[in-house]
Amino acid sequence: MRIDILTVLPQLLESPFSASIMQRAQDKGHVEILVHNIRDYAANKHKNVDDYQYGGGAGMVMSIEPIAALIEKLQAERNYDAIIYMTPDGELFEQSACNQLSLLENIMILCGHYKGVDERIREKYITQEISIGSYVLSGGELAAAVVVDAVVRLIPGVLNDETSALTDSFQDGLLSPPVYTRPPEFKGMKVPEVLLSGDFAKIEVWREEQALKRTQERRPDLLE
Ligand code: 6GU
Repeated sequence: MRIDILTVLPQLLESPFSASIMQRAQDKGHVEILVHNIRDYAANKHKNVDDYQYGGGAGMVMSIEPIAALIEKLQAERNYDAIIYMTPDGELFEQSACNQLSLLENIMILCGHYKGVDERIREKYITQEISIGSYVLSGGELAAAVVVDAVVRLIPGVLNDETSALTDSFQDGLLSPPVYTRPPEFKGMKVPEVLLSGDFAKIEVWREEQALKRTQERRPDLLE
């Protein structure tokens, strides 16, 4: 998979992909993540990437030309299966969308900033708009990092058995059961007996019960 991220703040996207599973996925060649600075495509001498909004009002709007120049440069090099715009008014990001995106070859992600991009960018180039939740971030960069992380870990070969996506919360429609490690007792708090029993059939039943109980308590909406 190849992921191109378009942003006015490339610094924000340096560390999220430089550690652990995301770094290893790139080292092993499962994904190529390229961060592009929109400002490099500003033609005007001040390298402006935003402008006042028509109709007045507080807040700047991201200009069409630098973004269009960058998108079209990339499109001339390869076909994109999805051109995503990160915006709080996008579709709420869920596991089902992660799964779909993980099957694609080339993805472009545009990070919104200020008051957002000129609407004509959305109309002409964007195929999908994503929000990661009902709150407002200063920009789309951290949201893009969330999407990339959630998608890349689903690419076959990225996770090993130990970190398998199959046991994730949400993947089977349920939250994960509680987990424990040593010591068997901490300040009087004991690890559930069944987990020490060595009876793996019983342990599996217990985990399923716990997953269901946790989902009923915390996310009953997932069971509807
Ligand atoms: Cl994608 N962008 C911004 N700026 N805020 C958000 C968001 C995206 N998703 C939730 N809040």
